[in-house]
Amino acid sequence: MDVIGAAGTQYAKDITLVRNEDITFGTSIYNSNEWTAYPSNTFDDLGTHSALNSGGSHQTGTLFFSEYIEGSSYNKAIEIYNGTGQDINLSNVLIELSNMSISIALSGILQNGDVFVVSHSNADQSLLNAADMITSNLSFNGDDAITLIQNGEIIDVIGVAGTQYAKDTTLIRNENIVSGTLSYDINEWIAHPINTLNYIGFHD
Ligand SMILES: [Ca+2]
Ligand SMILES: [Ca+2]
Ligand SMILES: [Ca+2]
Repeated sequence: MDVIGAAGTQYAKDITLVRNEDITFGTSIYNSNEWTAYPSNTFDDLGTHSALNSGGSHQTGTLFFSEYIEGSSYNKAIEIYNGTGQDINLSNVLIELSNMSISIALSGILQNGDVFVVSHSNADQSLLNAADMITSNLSFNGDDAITLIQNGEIIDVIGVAGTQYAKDTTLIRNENIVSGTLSYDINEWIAHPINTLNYIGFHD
């Protein structure tokens, strides 16, 4: 999802272009303002790239699941936390449920430090009130792997498909977690009793 240059235009001959530090997304049209030009045969920066986030420090993590609710009836919700240091456009972010082969496309901008909540459309009113997205497709029941995908890459996973890992429970991600994991690690979560609904909508 990125382009350098325009076909047929002599935009960068005998030159080294280094993408600016504040760039966090590719572009569909080449924008020379996003690049700094260096003389021919400048190789110093090859093999490294530094990126700034809005806070001015280096990015430390990914989006990750911060809460999982699998309660009674349709009390089902998933919370995603953005602690990356920058606002994230969710248009390239999906939640996938393994057992049902369901894919839920997210949308909107998730600000740094905020959470995005997806609730089942028949959930308790408190989960609907906290929801940024409401869908009947959020139909897991404790043995479904739930995967977070950004730009086509898996960035976090809850559970193991076909394993009864979290039925009738609420899972809260530990405070010290800053990134998703590619395989479920139960030690990163604290389990709460069925229908614990009062942690939804924020993450510490
Ligand atoms: Ca299931
Ligand atoms: Ca249940
Ligand atoms: Ca929460």
